[in-house]
Amino acid sequence: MARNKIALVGAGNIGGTLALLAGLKELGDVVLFDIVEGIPQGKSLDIAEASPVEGFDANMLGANDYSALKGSDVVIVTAGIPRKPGMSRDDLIETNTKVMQAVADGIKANCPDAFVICITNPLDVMVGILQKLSGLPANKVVGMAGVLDSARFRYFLAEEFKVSVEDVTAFVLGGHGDTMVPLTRYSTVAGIPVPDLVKMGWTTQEKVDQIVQRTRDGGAEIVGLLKTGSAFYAPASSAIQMADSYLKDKKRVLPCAAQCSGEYGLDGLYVGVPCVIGANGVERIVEIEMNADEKAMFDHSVNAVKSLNEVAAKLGI
Ligand code: TXD
Repeated sequence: MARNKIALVGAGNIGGTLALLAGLKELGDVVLFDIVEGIPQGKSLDIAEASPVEGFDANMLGANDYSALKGSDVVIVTAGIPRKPGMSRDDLIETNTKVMQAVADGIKANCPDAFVICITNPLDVMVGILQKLSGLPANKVVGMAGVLDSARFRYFLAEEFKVSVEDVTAFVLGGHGDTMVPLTRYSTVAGIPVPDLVKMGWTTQEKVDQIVQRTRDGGAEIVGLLKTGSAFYAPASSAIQMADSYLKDKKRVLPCAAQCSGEYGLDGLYVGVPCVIGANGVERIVEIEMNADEKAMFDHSVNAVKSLNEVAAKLGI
């Protein structure tokens, strides 16, 4: 059986890390694409040279031409510009919208059957534009943000509770950004919901509130430390988990930016919701019940995504 083919559009910090992880996990052969000449070729060769040491077999190809994407099973898109200190994700909208236009054409022409994972910010808007312009079905185009946001939430909770990160589950909904909705009621340690852990004296509500806020600001915290770019290790790990679930038909339940059609009272809008990811892409959107407070936070987040979509719409895309 031929190996899967994974195309990475954007060979920057996340793209390079994605290529390394895809190799280490033997997910398939990798094409690293960028408009900058030399960078995808150099990173691919460097990773290929690590393969005898790490013991993985995967072709690593660097490319500047979209024809290299031909027949890809998965495309992960990070092309665009990242945030610098003081910039919000939304400041990226104009530049990255134009980038999505080129990427959508490249995908449409070369691998219209691929499962496409968009990472480029502002995420919820970019993934919607990519789906629309590529013409791929909505179940085959998703955005990565929720896996990362919930990983941050899980890490902070594991630190607070002094338990393994593996035993902490976390749940986030809504748009990627300051309005994201971490749901503590659905976040657990080995099945015990966080509010019960507060009652059991494992932590205080105040501490949980601080962790929720730190999760919302998780991206900015890294940008503030790095100063020259944004997070890339955890974002790459998160997207690889989504690709893995698709390629192996694992049907993992993962929070992704998916197009809602009726779920959560939304029609045609991309926003972060729990999804089952399997061989058919987004196979199901899981609709949970929210209490009044959670619903208010979710609506606030949805409105933020909608107003950004309006900004993008004014650009004529
Ligand atoms: O949770 C999330 N979704 C995110 C999103 C978490 C972290 C970072 N997130 C966003 O991912 C970030 O705001 C950026 O929009 C993307 C990519 O972040 P990365 O850190 O990898 O940025 P880099 O290192 O600047 O890489 C971007 C690459 C760079 O090599 C450019 O030359 C290339 O994109 N680029 C292009 N490639 C192809 N085609 C076009 N048009 C193009 N323009 C730039």
